[in-house]
Parts: sequence; structure tokens; C-alpha cells
Amino acid sequence: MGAAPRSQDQPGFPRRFDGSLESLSVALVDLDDDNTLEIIFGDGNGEVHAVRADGTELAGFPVHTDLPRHLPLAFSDAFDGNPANGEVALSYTPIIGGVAVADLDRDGQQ
Ligand SMILES: [Ca+2]
Ligand SMILES: [Ca+2]
Repeated sequence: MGAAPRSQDQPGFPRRFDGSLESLSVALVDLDDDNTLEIIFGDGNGEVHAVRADGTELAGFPVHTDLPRHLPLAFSDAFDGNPANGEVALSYTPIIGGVAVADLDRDGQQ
């Protein structure tokens, strides 16, 4: 599966993301109030991205969900996710649905 840019692509695209995007559903919102929309979506690694029109991530993104609470390993002092110890980093709780954007604190900014 290639992601090589083609002449008709928007500069900065295509982008690659580590998390799976099978259930991708996006919201288009101008989060930084610069009159261009950002592409907001969650991925299978539990990250929420806000990608600007030039393909870069909006400052402060990605944000992520918590580690999966049903995995005691995630909260063990013996686990540090260090590949040198034969361990692998854990993914955050996957996001398998769409995202919603709202002004939760009612400050006029979404
Ligand atoms: Ca914007
Ligand atoms: Ca707000």
C-alpha cells in the first residue's frame, strides 16, 4: 500500500499514520480559527489527530485516550515498554468510531 504523492494531491498529502483507520470517520472543523478547516479523526492506536490543510498536525495534537484498563500490565511497575528489555510499547485504548467537536467549556472556541 503506497502513499506516494501524485500531481493532483494537496501539498503535504498523502499522510501516513501508525494507527489503523478502518473505521475512519472525520470531522472538518476550523479549530484554530484561521479560516481553513482541520481534519479531525481518531485512530486504532487511540490517538485523535487534527491535520491542517498543509498536512501538518495542529499544535497540541495528536492527543490520546488512556491506556487500556483491562490490561494489568499497563499499570505494572515492572513494565516500561522498553524494546531493549524485549517489551513493546502499548497502544492507547483504540478509537473505533467517529469524533465530535464541541465548545465544551463555552468559551466560544471549539
Ligand atoms: Ca484552521
Ligand atoms: Ca471551548
